[in-house]
Amino acid sequence: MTTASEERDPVTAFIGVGANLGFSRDAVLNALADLSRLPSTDFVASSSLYRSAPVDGDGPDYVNAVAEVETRMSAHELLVALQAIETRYGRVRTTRNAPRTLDLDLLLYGDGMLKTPDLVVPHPRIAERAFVLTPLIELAGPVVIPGQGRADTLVARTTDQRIERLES
Ligand code: PH2
Ligand code: MG
Ligand code: MG
Repeated sequence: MTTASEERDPVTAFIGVGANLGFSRDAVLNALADLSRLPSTDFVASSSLYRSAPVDGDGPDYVNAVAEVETRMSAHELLVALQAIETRYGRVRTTRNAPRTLDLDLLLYGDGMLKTPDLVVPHPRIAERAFVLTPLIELAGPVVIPGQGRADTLVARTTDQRIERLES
């Protein structure tokens, strides 16, 4: 039997937010507001916004941020809720890493490690990406990414990636 979301203990989850098509900054700010209205979920905090060069992709610079939530949803329920928000922002799935109006990635779900066909947690490329690690460290400090190491050790290897904090 699956656990109803009201019965599960809340889990701290981190969600990566990114956009590089259209009004990216507005999309990220509005998406953070949407995350604060997720069902069975309390919004804890969001990082500053960052401008970053596309990693393994092309197009305009990205605006990125990370949000922390406490959720009673399962990782999979949360994924479905994030995809529904992406769709509302006109997200079209073409090629991998293609420019996007909004990307919401489940980065961490408690200390859980999960590998299913449609969801891998921790996010598989988290350890190589300054645009995830920098806002994550701002929010959570030197967290351990299950199976990958400490965020502050990992970010030190990404100094070739251009990223700057945006003034709010
Ligand atoms: N997302 C990607 C690929 N590359 N680069 C930056 N700077 N920011 C992103 O959010 C990003 C990326 C795939 O989701
Ligand atoms: Mg992504
Ligand atoms: Mg994604």
